[in-house]
Amino acid sequence: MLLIFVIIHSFGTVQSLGNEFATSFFEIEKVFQFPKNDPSLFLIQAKSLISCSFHCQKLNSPSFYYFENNATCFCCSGHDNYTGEEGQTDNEIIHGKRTETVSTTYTQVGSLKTKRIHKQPEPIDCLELFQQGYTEDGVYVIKPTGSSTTDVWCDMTNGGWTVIQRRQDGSEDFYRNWEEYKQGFGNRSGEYWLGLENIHHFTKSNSSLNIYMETFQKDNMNPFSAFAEYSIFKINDESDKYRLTVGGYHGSCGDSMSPHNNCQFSTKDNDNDDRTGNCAQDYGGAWWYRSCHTANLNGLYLNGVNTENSRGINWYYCWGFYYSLKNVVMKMRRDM
Ligand SMILES: [Ca+2]
Repeated sequence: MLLIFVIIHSFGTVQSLGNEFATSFFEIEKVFQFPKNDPSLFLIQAKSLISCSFHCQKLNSPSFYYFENNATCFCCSGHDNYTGEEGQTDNEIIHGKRTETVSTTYTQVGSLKTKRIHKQPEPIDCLELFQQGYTEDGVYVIKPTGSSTTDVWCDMTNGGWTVIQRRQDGSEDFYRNWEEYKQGFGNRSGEYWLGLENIHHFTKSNSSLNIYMETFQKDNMNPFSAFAEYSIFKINDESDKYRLTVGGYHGSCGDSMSPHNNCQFSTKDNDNDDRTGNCAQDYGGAWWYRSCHTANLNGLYLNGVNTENSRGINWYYCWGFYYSLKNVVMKMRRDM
C-alpha cells in the first residue's frame, strides 16, 4: 500500500513540476555535460532521498545523487564516472573551477566508487585546461574537433600536454586498420591511440611533440630511458593521408622521427609508403612509413630484446631494430 502511494505521489510530482524539472535538468546538464539522450543516465524529480533511492532502484542504477536544494535525483546506470564521496560538493567532484552559480552538496547513497573523470566546459586540449588552473594528471574531456568530445589523458605535471599515444604493458592490440587509427582506440588510463583525426585538429595550431621512452629493467640497457622532443609537429587531413611534418629535434639519445618527415600514414589495409611492399604488414604496426622506418612506436609489443627485425616498438637511433620498448608516451602541446 505504501509502495503504491509512493508511485502515485512521484508521478504527480513530475507532472506538476514540469517546468521546474526542465530547468533543473538544464542546469545540471550544463555542469556535467551529460551526453544527450544517453539511455544510461536518468534525472528525475524526487521529493526526498528515499524517493530518489526508490526510483533509481527501479531503474537498476548502481549509484545516484540527490540534490537537496532543488529536489533533483540523478541515477547513474552502468556509469562509473560521475561519482564522489558523501558530503563532497560538486565543485570538488568536477575538480576545479566552474562557471555555474549553484552550490549543491551531494549526498551519495548506494555503491561508492573511486574512479573519477574530470568534467568541465569544453576545452580544446589539455593546455587550455592547464591554463584554467587544472593541475592534476588524469583523464579529462576535451573537444578538439569543434563537434564531438573525447576523453584524453592530460599530463599536467609538465604543463598541459595532451597524450596522443601510450604503450606500457602490451594489453592493447596496435596492429589495427585505417579506420581504427583514424578514430582512435584503447583505454585512456592505459594503452591507447588518440586518433589521427583528433591529432590533425590539434595540430592546426603550431605544436610540439614530446616522446618519452623506457626500456625493461631486466635488459639493463644503456640508456635506460630517453626523450625526443620536436618543436615542429603537424599532421595534414585525411585527404593527404595524415601526412606528417616533424622537425626541430632535441633529445637525449637520438632522432629517429625526422626521417619520417613528410611521409603519409600507412596501416595494414592502407599502404601509402614509398616501397613496393606494405611496410605496415611487414613490420607489424601503423606509422608514417617511408621504406620503411627508423621509429615504429605502434609496432608489436615484443618485450625488450627480440629477434624479430624491426617489428617491435623500435627507436632505431638509440636502441636499434632488435629492441622493443617497455613504455612509450607520445604527447603534444600547442605553442604558447
Ligand atoms: Ca607500399
